[in-house]
Amino acid sequence: MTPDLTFPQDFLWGAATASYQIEGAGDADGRSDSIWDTYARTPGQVLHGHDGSVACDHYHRYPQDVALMRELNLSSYRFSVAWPRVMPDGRTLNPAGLDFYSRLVDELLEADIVPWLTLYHWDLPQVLEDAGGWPERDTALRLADYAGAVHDALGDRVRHWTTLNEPWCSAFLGYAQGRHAPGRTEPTSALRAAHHLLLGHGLAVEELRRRDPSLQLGLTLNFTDTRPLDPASPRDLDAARRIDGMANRLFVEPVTLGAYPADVLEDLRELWPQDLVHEGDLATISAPIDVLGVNYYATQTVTAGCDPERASVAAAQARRHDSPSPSVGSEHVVTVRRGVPVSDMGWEISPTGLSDLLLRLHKDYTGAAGVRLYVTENGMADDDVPDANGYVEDPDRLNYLDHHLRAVHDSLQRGADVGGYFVWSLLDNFEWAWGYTKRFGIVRVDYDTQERIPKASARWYADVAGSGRIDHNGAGAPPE
Ligand code: GBH
Repeated sequence: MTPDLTFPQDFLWGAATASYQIEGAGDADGRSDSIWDTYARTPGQVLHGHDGSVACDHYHRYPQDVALMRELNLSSYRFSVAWPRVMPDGRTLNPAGLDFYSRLVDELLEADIVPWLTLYHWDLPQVLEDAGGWPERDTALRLADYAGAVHDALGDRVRHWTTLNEPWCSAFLGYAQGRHAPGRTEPTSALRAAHHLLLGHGLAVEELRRRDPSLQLGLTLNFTDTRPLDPASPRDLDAARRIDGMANRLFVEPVTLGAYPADVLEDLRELWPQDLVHEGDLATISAPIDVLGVNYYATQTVTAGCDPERASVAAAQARRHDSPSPSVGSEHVVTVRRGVPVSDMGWEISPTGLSDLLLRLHKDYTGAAGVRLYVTENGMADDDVPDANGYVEDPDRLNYLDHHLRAVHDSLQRGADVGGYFVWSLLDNFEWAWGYTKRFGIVRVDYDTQERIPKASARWYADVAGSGRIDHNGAGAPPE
């Protein structure tokens, strides 16, 4: 019998969403297009031509959705603000758009739910992309202005501010691989985007800190625990070092240590633009933060792919993708599946990857500076349909959440400073290039009727959030 696991009293129990994925109301109250509207309208980019114009209609249904959060005993809700609602031309304030978030925040506070606000979850106003997008330095300055404007309206009620969600995705899926908006495949632009996203983060932190030194500020990064296919192969070890460098360290090190990782800059020697980093940029990027948000889904196994004995598995993998590698400068590295359990996304499930990651971050980057870790996303795509009584049983997701929460608890016991956990996601929603075909919600959304049906995982999570502990009520064997 697995023992009960009790979490600290002040541990935040949350769920997360993002504006473009749930709001819909694409042209309400003066909202302009984001790069995702444009991308989704481009034939062949999003599966089945799906887009976010209606999504979960959360823009109109937020009171019911907040009531649902309350029923699920959530102590916090992580959402993002749509920049094209707040500044349709990228610069000028649109009070009608901003007002939606003011109403949402009031609704949350009334329900005793802590609002956890993300400024940028990938929906750049199209006008700013037309002006060059993230590869342009000016976009970073625009983010800081936007941060200030949102703070003017919500700063009296929102204490937790996240500048960016997963800048790796914005830079490398958006500008190198082209499988996210804006769909560009320009390796150098992707590196420029990465630096300007980080610069925008730093400038936004400075802007917010100036207004109110007591805010809880930070950013959210995606982390993939990267392993070599053959731990005895120097080429595979180098492949894992490179991907860990590009996906994880290129972002966390400038923010927490004030420098780009030297080995990654060395890998990128031929590609990294010499005029990119201005004097003072790294000081800005490493402006002190209070919180590091950790999005964790999977482990990734990589191989250098060119060894003759591995060439066939690498080639098979490469054929599955008709788009360039997001790993600029390490295009020869290939992700392989080891045959361990995967989610509906094909991502390798590994709860121990999460505890290892949290401990590593605490030890190498955040512990000494007193920066608190929060798991700002964790969850699983799985497609379970309602039974005859209208219940949705999703045992694989429940099992996934159970074991990842145990991993968080384990990391706490081993000394990591983790302040809370947000399930991805509250609702089934627009899963980017996959449209509505992948369901991450603990609540099912019927896209015809907009009905919300809490799945078994939601009922289980409500018990955990309400009691602050996990007991062993029916979760299955560990996934690994
Ligand atoms: C997050 O991104 C987003 O913040 C969120 O909007 C999104 O809906 C959610 O996750 C689910 O996708 O191919 O095995 O190497 C996820 C970012 C980056 C996670 C790539 C998985 C690759 C795993 N993803 N990563 S693998």
